Amino acid sequence: MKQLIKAAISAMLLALITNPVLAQEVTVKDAWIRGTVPGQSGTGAFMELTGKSNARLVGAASPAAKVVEVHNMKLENGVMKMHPVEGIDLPAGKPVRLAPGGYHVMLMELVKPLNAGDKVPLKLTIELPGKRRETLDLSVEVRDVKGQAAKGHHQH
Ligand SMILES: [Cu+2]
Repeated sequence: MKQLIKAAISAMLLALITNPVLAQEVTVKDAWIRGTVPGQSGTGAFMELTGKSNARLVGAASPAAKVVEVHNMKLENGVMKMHPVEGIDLPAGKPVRLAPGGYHVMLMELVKPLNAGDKVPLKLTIELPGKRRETLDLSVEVRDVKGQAAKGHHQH
């Protein structure tokens, strides 16, 4: 009995250790969320995504916002406008940037203001070849309204 439990625990530990590494087909770099000013109810999350194989970002969720969408921003008749998109293609091995003025993850109906230095959980849903899906759990740093990291960041 004891051995059985031991085996079960080792299997669980092994799963914990190996799964995220094996499963992670998309890597995330330089993720950040723009901090908010009083009264602001929505903001954007930005990052660089690279897929090992052809992948697609198809959704996102966060406890910090009631509605989370994948958006693109484009110039239309001289005005920057943003729209929800069904997904963002991540061609194999090619870094795709979500950046101000373009693709972003939109956090709407924020639960509370986001201040520089906060960490916000963000879950990304990735679609892989064969309609497989994986989720990436991120903890994303909030920067200030201008996109600068929190002051004193480098003093820690
Ligand atoms: Cu948006």
